[in-house]
Amino acid sequence: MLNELTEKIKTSDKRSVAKALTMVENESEGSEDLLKGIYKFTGKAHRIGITGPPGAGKSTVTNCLIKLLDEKGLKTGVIAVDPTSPFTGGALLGDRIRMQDSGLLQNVFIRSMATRGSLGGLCKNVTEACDVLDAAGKDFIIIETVGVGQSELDIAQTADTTIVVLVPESGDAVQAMKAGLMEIADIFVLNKSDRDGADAVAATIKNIIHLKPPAPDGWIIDVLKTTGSQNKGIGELLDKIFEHKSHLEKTGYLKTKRIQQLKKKIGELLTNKLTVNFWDNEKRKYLNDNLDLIYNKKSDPYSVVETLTKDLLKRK
Ligand SMILES: Nc1nc2c(ncn2[C@@H]2O[C@H](COP(=O)(O)OP(=O)(O)OP(=O)(O)O)[C@@H](O)[C@H]2O)c(=O)[nH]1
Ligand SMILES: [Mg+2]
Repeated sequence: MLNELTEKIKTSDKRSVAKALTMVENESEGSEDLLKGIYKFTGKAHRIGITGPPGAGKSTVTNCLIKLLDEKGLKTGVIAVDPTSPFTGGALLGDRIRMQDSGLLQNVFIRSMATRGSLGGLCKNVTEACDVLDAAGKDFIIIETVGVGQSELDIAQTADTTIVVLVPESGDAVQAMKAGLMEIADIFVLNKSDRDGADAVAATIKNIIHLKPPAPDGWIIDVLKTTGSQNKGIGELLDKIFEHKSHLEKTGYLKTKRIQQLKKKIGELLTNKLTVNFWDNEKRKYLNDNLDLIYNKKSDPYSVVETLTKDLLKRK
């Protein structure tokens, strides 16, 4: 049955892709075997992370990009990570409607994923969802996520090209620096360039970029101005994305980047597996029995962990 599903995913059958995405998101039975099965068919899609402050125009720009890619005959998948922040909650419905406009196009597949309340972090299994879209033959996968805390750092762990969307509002560039967005951007987009002060903010961001040490692969970060709501500047942005893609391929840095991502992913898988399989009733009881003792300084966290992991370490 899983083989059949894998075959159907490879033909880009929308219902099968949707089914697989649900399985992966819910970690339902068989999802790990499915991921194993499709893994060898992944790696062809270029993954673009789009992040930035709430309301900067990430969905609007994504929408424009999807249409342009579609016009070029390229297949796109989109994972929109729902923002958890109550300030942006209202934008969700709008997102879906705008995105649906593109979702009607033949070659586009769009999926929203919930962050499940995890604090800022990119929701679990986004990488795996990208793998499904990748195996389904998408040329580009766009992952949209609000960059307010940790998530933008996570997106850089998944994406090949990371785009940070900012707006001309005062202090935006400074905020972005604080949030660590400056560290991860391959391309800056100054959206809402129809607004006052766009040129000044673009210049500020450029100045900040110049202060950074050069990227290890020699890529030069650029700041592009867009007006997503009027579909302006999107062609230039897509050209820049293509340029970054071929830069990564030519320099061999794509492989370096992906190997780093794999290392991190395997570390996470291992931690999950060890944690899930580690706790049994006996160990839970031992921990609970010791909490008071630790609190009262009759024992300490280190000794308790040492005892808990004694069997584990002995097997080494
Ligand atoms: N003036 C102006 N408004 C824009 C532009 N691009 C987007 N907007 C508007 O800005 C608002 C937010 O746009 P979205 O695309 O939903 O922004 P977002 O970053 O996806 O928002 P969240 O996902 O909620 O963080 C919408 O009302 C858009 O119409 C632009 O270039 N200029
Ligand atoms: Mg959005």
